[in-house]
Amino acid sequence: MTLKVFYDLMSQPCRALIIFLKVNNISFESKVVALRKGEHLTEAFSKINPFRKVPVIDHNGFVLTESISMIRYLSREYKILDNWYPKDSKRQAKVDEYLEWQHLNTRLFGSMIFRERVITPLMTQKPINEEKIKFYKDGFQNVLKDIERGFLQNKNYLCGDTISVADIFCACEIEQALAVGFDPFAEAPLVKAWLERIRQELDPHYSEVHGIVKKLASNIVSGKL
Ligand SMILES: N[C@@H](CCC(=O)N[C@@H](CS)C(=O)NCC(=O)O)C(=O)O
Repeated sequence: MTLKVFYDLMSQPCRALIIFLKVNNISFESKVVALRKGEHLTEAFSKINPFRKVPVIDHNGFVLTESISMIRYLSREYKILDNWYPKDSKRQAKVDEYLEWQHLNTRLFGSMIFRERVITPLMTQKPINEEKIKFYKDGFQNVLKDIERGFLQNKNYLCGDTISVADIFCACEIEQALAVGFDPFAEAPLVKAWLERIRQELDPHYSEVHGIVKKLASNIVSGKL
């Protein structure tokens, strides 16, 4: 069985998927799709994913888009450590609770800060829209407060007493907002401590996949972008 993974490490769900594969020792064939070069917009890639987005997996001819469905599928198809996506119905439901919640919260606001700060100005050659960025930054700070209230509370992890895919996905989204030089932790100290814990637990894979994002962050901070 071959597993091909189409991805770009600039993408949060791609990084989460790659970390998930690496922590579970699942081998795969890398198919890098460089978003900055528009490789996802080609005719050839449209045949693989008509939505023209990454990540995509091709498991011996079975093609799947949507990172969360990939995690669920791979958890059924491969032997993975139970903590990542538990088989127990209630523990799994708690992980799913975050994975469903994140779409209109962590992911929406984190990715829009990034889009407005980096992608839109590059694509349109127009100045950065500070008003829009402020809207998404405020929203993101509320999201982090909600994560503290609704998920972290007094726990070390988002969805129980062990690390799970929810922690991976959440950390990757937060890194995207940090990459544009935004420090959202003033009113979210629990998230700040949690993120440090998750980074350490997922290393060396975490640092490896985030290398490109850190490089981008340093370009932004030094005014090159
Ligand atoms: N819900 C999808 C989101 C996929 C997605 O938005 N991918 C972005 C990168 S993070 C992409 O490929 N964007 C290219 C574009 O929109 O042109 C998932 O979780 O897999």
